[in-house]
Amino acid sequence: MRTTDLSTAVTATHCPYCALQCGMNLRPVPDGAGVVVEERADFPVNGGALCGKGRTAPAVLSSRVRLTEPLVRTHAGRLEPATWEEALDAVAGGLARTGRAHGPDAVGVFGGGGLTNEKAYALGKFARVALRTSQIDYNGRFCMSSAAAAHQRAFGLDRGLPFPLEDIPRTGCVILVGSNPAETMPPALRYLTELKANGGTLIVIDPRRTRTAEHADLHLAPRPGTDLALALGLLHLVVAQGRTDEEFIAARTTGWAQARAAAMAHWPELVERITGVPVPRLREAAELFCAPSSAMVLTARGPEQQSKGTDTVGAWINLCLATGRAGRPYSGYGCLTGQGNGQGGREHGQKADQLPGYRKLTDPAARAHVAGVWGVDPATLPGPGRSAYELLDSLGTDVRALLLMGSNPVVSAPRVAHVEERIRSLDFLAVADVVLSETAALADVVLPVTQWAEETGTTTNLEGRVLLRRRALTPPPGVRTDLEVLHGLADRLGIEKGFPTDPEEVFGELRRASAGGPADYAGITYARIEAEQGVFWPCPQDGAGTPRLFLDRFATDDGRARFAAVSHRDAAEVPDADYPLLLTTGRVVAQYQSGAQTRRVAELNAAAPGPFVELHPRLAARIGVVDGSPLAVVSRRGRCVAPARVTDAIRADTVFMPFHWPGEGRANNLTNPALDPVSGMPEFKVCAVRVEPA
Ligand SMILES: Nc1nc2c(c(=O)[nH]1)N[C@H]1C(S)=C(S)[C@@H](COP(=O)(O)OP(=O)(O)OC[C@H]3O[C@@H](n4cnc5c(=O)[nH]c(N)nc54)[C@H](O)[C@@H]3O)O[C@H]1N2
Ligand SMILES: Nc1nc2c(c(=O)[nH]1)N[C@H]1C(S)=C(S)[C@@H](COP(=O)(O)OP(=O)(O)OC[C@H]3O[C@@H](n4cnc5c(=O)[nH]c(N)nc54)[C@H](O)[C@@H]3O)O[C@H]1N2
Ligand code: SF4
Ligand SMILES: [Mo]
Repeated sequence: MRTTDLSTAVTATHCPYCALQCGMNLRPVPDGAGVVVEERADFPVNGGALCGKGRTAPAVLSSRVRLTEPLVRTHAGRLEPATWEEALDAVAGGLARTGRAHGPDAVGVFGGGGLTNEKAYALGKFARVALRTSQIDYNGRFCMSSAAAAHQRAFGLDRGLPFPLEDIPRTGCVILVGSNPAETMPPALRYLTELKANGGTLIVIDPRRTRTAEHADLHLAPRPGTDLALALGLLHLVVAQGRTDEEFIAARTTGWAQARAAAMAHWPELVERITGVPVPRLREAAELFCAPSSAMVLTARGPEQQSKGTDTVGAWINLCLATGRAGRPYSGYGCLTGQGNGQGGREHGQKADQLPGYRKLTDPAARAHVAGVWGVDPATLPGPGRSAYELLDSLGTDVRALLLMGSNPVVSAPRVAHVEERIRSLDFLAVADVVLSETAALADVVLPVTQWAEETGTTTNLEGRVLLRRRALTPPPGVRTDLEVLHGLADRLGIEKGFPTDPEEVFGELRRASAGGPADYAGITYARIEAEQGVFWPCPQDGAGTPRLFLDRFATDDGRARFAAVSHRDAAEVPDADYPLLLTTGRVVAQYQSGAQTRRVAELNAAAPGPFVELHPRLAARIGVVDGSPLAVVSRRGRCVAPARVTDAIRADTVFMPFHWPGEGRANNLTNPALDPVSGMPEFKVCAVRVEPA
């Protein structure tokens, strides 16, 4: 343990929100009134720049907006303050009772990609060792799971970006697919403007002309849900124009013949009909991508949050492989991960099918290794469980008690009215959170936990760079860390050892559990992270980190990347006479996710006070609404009302809503839980709706 005087020392740390994990300094305010954020110029990823969320993050540390004591629901149905002993007894009792009555798989765990590596690791271990349940998954399933699955399939390994962000300005062309960093990672925009300053070109593919698209040399605005056809159409053109890299294909890939045949069935005119993108624009994109000697494709949630997200990402990877733009310097495919620890959160065992180190729960050797570190018989480890939506959908029937840590599904899950009803039908719900989120408000027990600046732990940013957040501030007396919560619960469930509360001790165990696995953290220590401005995994014991992957070989058994033989298919729901429009959903710069944290910050609320519906002026005129007037959006699953925002920056057949708010503007009332068959990702980015004045 390091001892620092927290009342005076400036602490170098990272933002609590998105996957960029911007570096920042926290300076204590005299008289113990918290901390202020200051620029931390030495951290290379953001070079001192922060967005408004990062700058205002300390506001959520205030006792005025956060939870400071445990709450237990009384017989009268109210949440009332309780002691930690009472609250932990109630949670352990509630989970154990359900397990005894209905079997271990009747107890579920739902985690979050914002949790540190230490917490995600401890939560997965808690589910498998203390609860013996297979029923654990997390909100990352809603985030980058399709890209992760496509990565695994093509490269044998899933690290969002196989190269550091600093490589982006050095490539010749970037195709940015369904990603809006101007709003979702503002300090990262500089990598794209530097690219252009260096003479590179930027293509943005988004049904909306976003603030990011404003920077593009070419903006393609496809119909939502048609990116798979678009990628295949570009590959078709590349083949037709003889721009493939046959030497690379022969030396470093497998499966080209089938993938090529599938792409050749997507001729440009057909792709124009499916996507709405004119053939000349497709040709222009293919030309811009092929002209320089290096190029990248980067995707985010636009093409991924679809019921065919895995195949769609596979098609974009095909384009990179066919042109030799993968596994080479300044070229490749990457996914921009979303949450603060979206990358690390999927590597250490809170995902339904995974063990630490990105090992597979179905692999006997992986089970034996991890069981050895945990000191349990491998036979006692449960098998894979359900994916996040399937888990939420099973609440109250198969899964009857739930421990939730780090997510607010009552706002963020698809078909959310149904999910809320499932959560309300649970026999027992415990929520650990920093604020009384909409989901915590439904709990039987609410456990108030410490926040980013009040505890130490590691996160892994979108580059696969493992970072350290040091405790900068003493938490209020009534809160405990998530690790202390898990320790207290395990203890009450009769597991006395194996759930330490010191993050560095947990990290030491995580290193051993991950050693030799795909996401190998064995050589990473807190001291090394601080000395090297983060360490890129894989980093074996006594080895160096790995900023750039795949330069010599891909992580498949034969070292070759695998093409995916994929064809276009429609979204699960397409427009018809009753629901003639497409809805897509996403984010605005001043709010984060379900808004549980950022809706509690005055400055952010002033900038983004509530939900809205973006629609094109032609559509607005046709239905008779003007900017600002209330608009109802109706899908087969529900209805929303929010003010109209009329803009010609969106396709006329599509409306857009951000999903950050509860209430009548809760966008997920409308969304379709149709799942990608490989990744379990719901179709957040496309469903059929109608709109009418409200
Ligand atoms: N301000 C803010 N920043 C955040 C977050 C936040 O909530 N708020 N969340 C963080 C997290 S967890 C994540 S995952 C990332 C997400 O980061 P992004 O993926 O950049 O965010 P989104 O707004 O969900 O989607 C990006 C774009 O996809 C477009 N899109 C919609 N449908 C389609 C489609 O069918 N095809 C294509 N090509 N594009 C489509 C939308 O118009 C939108 O502009 O942001 C992170 N950063
Ligand atoms: N319609 C639509 N819906 C979407 C999306 C979309 O694009 N469109 N995007 C999806 C995506 S990409 C994501 S990532 C999800 C995210 O949606 P959620 O999972 O709801 O994410 P958050 O709002 O970040 O919820 C995190 C919760 O954990 C709490 N918390 C923060 N830090 C900690 C901690 O250290 N410990 C504990 N115990 N609690 C903590 C916060 O206060 C908050 O209540 O939403 C998905 N939902
Ligand atoms: S871009 Fe992301 S990490 Fe950086 S300050 Fe904003 S929310 Fe925080
Ligand atoms: Mo996300």
